[in-house]
Amino acid sequence: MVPASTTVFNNEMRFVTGPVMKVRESIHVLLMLFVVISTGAITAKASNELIINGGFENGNAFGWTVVGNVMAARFGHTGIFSLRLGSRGDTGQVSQSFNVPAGLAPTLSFWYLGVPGDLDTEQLIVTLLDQNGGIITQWNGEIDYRWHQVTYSIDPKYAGSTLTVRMFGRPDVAHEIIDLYCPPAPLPCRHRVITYAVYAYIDDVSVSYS
Ligand SMILES: [Ca+2]
Repeated sequence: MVPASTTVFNNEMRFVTGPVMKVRESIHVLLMLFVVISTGAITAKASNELIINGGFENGNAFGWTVVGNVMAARFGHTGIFSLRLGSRGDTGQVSQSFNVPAGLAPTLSFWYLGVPGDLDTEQLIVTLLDQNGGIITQWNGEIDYRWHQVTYSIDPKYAGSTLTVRMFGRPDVAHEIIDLYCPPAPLPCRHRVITYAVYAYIDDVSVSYS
């Protein structure tokens, strides 16, 4: 990390053509250089990513077109947030379009998790659309509490066109029975039923090329 044009002498770092600096100040310079180099590396990597805010770490759905109701949830596959599709009583859908650079065949990747409900009506449908709105391919998410990854190599014939990834979630409900009081048999227990919504979550949505 030490530039070739510096020498270290008696706890001082001397730039051959510049002023003498104390070691602490020099370390600051080196740290700043490191930050600049690191930032450059991150920028270079991000330039191969075609999806904006695919990890939802902004804590919102910035970059996505929303239909219905979605929210960032502190339930990330990586990082802090994922995106919850739907609300109690409403479905939720997000979509984002991206331009496939000419001559390139990027890979679509995403992670999802579905929470099972009682009615078996929950759904997660992820669709890749061409520039005319035609379906290129579609996935029905498995609803089993676990994170799943899907990867898909986009056909080179779509290079130069605009594609859209769309994610639709339909929540279900689950219930929990809490016993409040159990009198002596044969009288039945008194209980309370708590009903709550369960959702599908998505995270780490990426369309990238190497
Ligand atoms: Ca995330």
